[in-house]
Amino acid sequence: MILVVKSGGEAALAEWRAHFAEFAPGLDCRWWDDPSLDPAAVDYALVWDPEPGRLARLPRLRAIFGSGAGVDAIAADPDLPRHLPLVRCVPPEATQRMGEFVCWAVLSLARDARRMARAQAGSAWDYFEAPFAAAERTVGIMGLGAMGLRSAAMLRGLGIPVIGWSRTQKDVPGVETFAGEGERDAFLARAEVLVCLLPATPQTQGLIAAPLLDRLPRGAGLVQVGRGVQQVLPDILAALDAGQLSGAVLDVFEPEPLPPDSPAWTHPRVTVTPHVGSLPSRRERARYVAGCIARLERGETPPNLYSPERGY
Ligand code: NDP
Ligand code: OXD
Repeated sequence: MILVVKSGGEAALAEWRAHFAEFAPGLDCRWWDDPSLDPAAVDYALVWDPEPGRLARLPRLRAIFGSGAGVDAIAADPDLPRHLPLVRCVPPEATQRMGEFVCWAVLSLARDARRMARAQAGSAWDYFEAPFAAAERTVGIMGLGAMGLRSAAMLRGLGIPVIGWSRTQKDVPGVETFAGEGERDAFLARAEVLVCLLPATPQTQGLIAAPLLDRLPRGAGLVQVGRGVQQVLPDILAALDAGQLSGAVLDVFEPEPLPPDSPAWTHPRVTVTPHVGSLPSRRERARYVAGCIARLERGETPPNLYSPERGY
């Protein structure tokens, strides 16, 4: 069986091979652009952003694995073989790391870690008192999927009140939930820190813009860990300058890498992180993909399937 890989660059292949040798001995793990590879011999693909049309040219392909939880860069391919399972990569380590990132970001905003970093860069002893404890502000999570639910549970573990918003109604113990367009404004009005964990879809494109930001309580915090196409960066910076937002942690951008001349880099109230919100280890991703392949080989359905109908 052959698994072709396009994730992390060719330099990462040796590491993928070593992990797959441990979890799926017998699986031949090959680089995406390997000139000696016969396309007709490929069974599975593990990819982040395949060139459009390439997957359709693998006639024996049986399933596609995203190397991340969001598979928008794969689903964007107009020639994607939509009859094949497209499996999102959601090992337990991915949701754990995202939950840790979200907790870190929420705590950073509560303590104004950006202000402390600025002071340290200037060797300044800038003593100040945080005006509230993190547990005094309600965090609103947009997107109650694998990432949002784990983040909610971990925030709750810190004693932080959490509300959530999703497309369909959810019942999450300890979390007040809102669903659909009709309940969005009521959700936003309560979100003192807004965390975006939505997939990139036509419905979420450009969502984090002035009309939405204006619905938040004044001085809200923003943690954006969804996708860059969901935000209008000038609107976020304007909301920060106007005091509508008090701080933002932005992990995703359009385009990535964030260009060196972006005003986000130097804005005093923005923390930029380079799309590392979750980033599980290759070992755990290989373990997860190997487990999914074993299920497929037994004729079972793997978890976390992308739905072309929903678009995520
Ligand atoms: P899931 O598919 O498990 O969950 C998506 C959630 O978003 C669901 O609750 C869904 O609602 C909700 N949703 C989708 N569309 C809408 C909409 N139009 N209105 C309201 N709610 C909506 O995805 P994951 O939790 O695994 O991942 C979410 C996203 O996080 C990824 O697609 C990716 O963009 C981003 N991500 C970013 C990472 C990073 O490092 N920055 C790492 C991993 C993921 P419902 O429950 O009703 O279906
Ligand atoms: C993902 C990501 O989708 O890292 O997993 O963005």
